[in-house]
This record gives sequence, structure tokens and C-alpha cells, in this order.
Amino acid sequence: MFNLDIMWKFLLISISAFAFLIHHSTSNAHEIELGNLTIKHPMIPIFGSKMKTAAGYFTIVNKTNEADELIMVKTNFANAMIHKSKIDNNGLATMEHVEKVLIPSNSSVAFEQESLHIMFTALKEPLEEYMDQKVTLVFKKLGSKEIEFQVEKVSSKTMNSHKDH
Ligand SMILES: [Cu+2]
Repeated sequence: MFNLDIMWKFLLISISAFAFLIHHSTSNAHEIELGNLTIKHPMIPIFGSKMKTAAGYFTIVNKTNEADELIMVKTNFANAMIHKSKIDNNGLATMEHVEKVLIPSNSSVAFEQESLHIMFTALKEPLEEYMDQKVTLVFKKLGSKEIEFQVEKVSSKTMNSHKDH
């Protein structure tokens, strides 16, 4: 006998599976247009549920003839600041707080491992995969822009450099 209830459940499961696939397949192509600037693939890698700090990565593309500056980062889920990782004179990896980042005209600036990143400390609750987090980027010319960072689970081997801060 034709069972409408089972058909309906099957349809719902198919739709959610499809939505899940879409989310996954587009995650690397995630781009946000902010007027003069484009933010590519803002993401926060997570390695487990016990993280007290996290880092945010993305690339800012400036296709215009005017430079801008990232002067502040803000979020509700943690304290946020701009950091830059570097290797000190003793060969140890350290990081320093950066007040602002120049985004030169017709170029791009990558926030990536072992370089610039947004440092999130004092996380209010554990970050969870697929629970995107809103972060406000404040640019000198463009102003305040809130964007969503995708929280992505990664293996600690691929992003080992950030586990200790
Ligand atoms: Cu850092």
C-alpha cells in the first residue's frame, strides 16, 4: 500500500542530505563581496572540543586602485585581535599583536598558518563544526563589515602550528 508518511520522511531526509552536500562542496568557494574588497573563504579550523583559543583565516582581495587598512576585528563569541606568527632569533615560533594590516591596491593579503591570523581567545563556548561564527572586520575606508567564518574540523596534523596558543 502506498504510504504517504514514509514517502514524506524519505523526501525530508533526501533534502537534508542534499543541503549537507551543498554546504560541503561550496565551502572552499565561499567568497564575500564587500564593495571594494573580497573576502575569500573565512574559516576557523577546530581540532576538538577542548580548545580555549582558535585562529581565523581568510584572504582579502583588493582589485581596486585604492589601498585600505584592516584596523580592528570584533566578535561576540571570544576576544579577537590580529596576530602575526613569526620565528624569533632562537628559531622559536612566536606571535605578536598587529595593530593594523595594510591591504594594498590591486593585491591580496592572506591570513594563513604561520603568518597573519585573527586570534580568538577566551572562547565563551566550544566552537562546533558547521556552527558558523560572525566576526566584524573594521576597515579604515570601507568601515565595519560583519562576515561569517565557517568552522571546519581539521586533523591536528594539517594545522599543528596553532594548537598551543
Ligand atoms: Cu595567534
